[in-house]
Amino acid sequence: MILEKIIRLVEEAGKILMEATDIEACVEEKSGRANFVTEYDKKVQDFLFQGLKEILPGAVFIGEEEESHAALPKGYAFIIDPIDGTTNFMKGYRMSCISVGLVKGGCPEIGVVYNPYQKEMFWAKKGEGAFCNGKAIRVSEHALSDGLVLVGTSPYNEELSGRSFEWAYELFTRSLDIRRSGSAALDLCSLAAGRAEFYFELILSPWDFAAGALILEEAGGTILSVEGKELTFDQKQGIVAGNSKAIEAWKELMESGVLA
Ligand code: 2AM
Ligand code: CA
Repeated sequence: MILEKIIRLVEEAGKILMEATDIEACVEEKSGRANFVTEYDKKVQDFLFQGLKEILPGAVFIGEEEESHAALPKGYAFIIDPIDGTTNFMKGYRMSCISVGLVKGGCPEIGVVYNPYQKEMFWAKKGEGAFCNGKAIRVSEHALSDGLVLVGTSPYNEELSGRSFEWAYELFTRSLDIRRSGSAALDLCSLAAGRAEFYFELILSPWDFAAGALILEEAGGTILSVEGKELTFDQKQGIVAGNSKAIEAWKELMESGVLA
């Protein structure tokens, strides 16, 4: 089974994160503010590419740490973030994951997200539900007012900071509290596991959300572009995600002009 093979490979890749030493010595800056890559990002990506090639020969690879990215094909493509939450990884903050999405014709079929620090393996297969370490997971039924809001700050795009923090403030005043994890994929899994109710980040790349989007949807949640449209996996976009009550509350805040 492809899913089981991917899970085993991703678990193995998690060891590279856990055994990493002297991380700050191998940090390089990419373009944009607070945008880093380490030798470990590249190492995990190479390890995944090698393994996934054997699992599904013929699939196209789209990985964050490549020089240039292939277009989404009609057939299978793996969309990979070798380390989501790179700044956390660099800092030893222990809140990062490996994210592997498999799409066919641009539609997600499999999503696997592994947090090696918590030893939590999230996965989903289209139409078959979402799981964490083998147990079915489900979004919560709490309203936004009884919810936690996960905030993404899009740190590589300073021009979005003002809007991000205005949203964070408005959502903070209408919920129990906000949280900021630093990993978009783990935020989506937290929603899927019913640990939080709403998440937004005004710009993300497909590898940040390809796997988490399917895990969330299979857990009964919703993920949309910030324009309220269906997600696409071939371009950067802002996203909102949550359970149905929180998504409805967000739509009302947009319509009433509280969020702009
Ligand atoms: P990374 O750690 O793989 O770089 C942090 O805000 C989360 O969003 C992380 O998942 C980070 O991915 C991603 N991210 C932050 N800013 C981004 C940007 N401008 N474009 C794409 N992804 C971004
Ligand atoms: Ca990354």
